[in-house]
Amino acid sequence: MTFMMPISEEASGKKRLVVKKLFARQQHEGFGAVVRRSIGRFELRYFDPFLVLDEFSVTAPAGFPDHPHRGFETVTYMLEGEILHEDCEGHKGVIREGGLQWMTAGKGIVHSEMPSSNGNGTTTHNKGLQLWINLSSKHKLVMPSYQEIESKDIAEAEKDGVRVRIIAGEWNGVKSKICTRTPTMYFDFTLSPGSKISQHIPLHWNAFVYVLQGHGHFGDARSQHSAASAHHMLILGLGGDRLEAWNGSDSGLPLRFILVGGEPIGEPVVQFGPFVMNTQEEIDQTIDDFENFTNGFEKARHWKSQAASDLGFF
Ligand code: FJE
Ligand code: FE
Repeated sequence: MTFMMPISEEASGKKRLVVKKLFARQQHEGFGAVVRRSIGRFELRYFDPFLVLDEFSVTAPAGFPDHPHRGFETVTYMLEGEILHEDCEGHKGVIREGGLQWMTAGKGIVHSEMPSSNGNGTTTHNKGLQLWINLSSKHKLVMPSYQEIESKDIAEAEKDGVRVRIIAGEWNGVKSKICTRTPTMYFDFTLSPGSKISQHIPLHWNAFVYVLQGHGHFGDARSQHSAASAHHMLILGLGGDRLEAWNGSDSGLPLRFILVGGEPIGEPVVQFGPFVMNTQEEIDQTIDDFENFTNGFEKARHWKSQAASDLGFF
């Protein structure tokens, strides 16, 4: 007779623990913009496949005027206010509060990302998250493309005091529309006081939590766990296939954080600012292409963004 193991919590896999915790201090980037950089700073140069995570805040006339990218993707998720983007191919739009732009820079894009003027003279704070995801060598020079989703069209689910906005991946059978070239999961969780999650993460993926609001505990409720509040980056160790997180606060406040995971690419990374390639030769070629408007940068020769022009940048 065979004895059937019940499918219990214990049998469903090992929990991931927090192996590194960083507080993201403010620094200046772009033109007068303030970012809290967690991935991409000295202590956490690269967390394969993630190159940068910035929690940014811009108020006009500050912003990120005309600049290039090659070899990776930028994912901009607005938390408050809005950002106007324009590129040298004529693609233009506004990323509004709660909305998302998943940009595959691929072989090259030159664009500006600026607060959109609201026309009534009121100063608005525009805040969001920008994540840079590396592309594997076979995707680095793909044609640039965009996936844009307005807030109302972002998949959401709710269960037992847990609300989740599904930016990339699938949760409880609800799927995001986003196609990821580098396999990625990206969830925005809000946990009401007393609620918890036990979220599956593929065993070999790198994953992190970045806390936006409130106070939470991450790890194993019965042994080792880390407490964290806003602006903390938690790097999760390997060797487990799920994350346990809970809002144990007696303050009565919700806990909001993003959980992001990605399949490591495992290739050499040579980065020069907004260009991310595999070798120094490819970086030299990229600088050459950018300076000479070749191999994807052709349209940048006679282009200046409207937003940066209006603000007198040129
Ligand atoms: C960039 C400096 C920069 N984080 N978060 C150098 F600031 C940037 C850049 C951004 C950026 C843009 C937004 Cl909308 C949000 C950001 C850095 O544009 F690309 C380089 N190379
Ligand atoms: Fe950019």
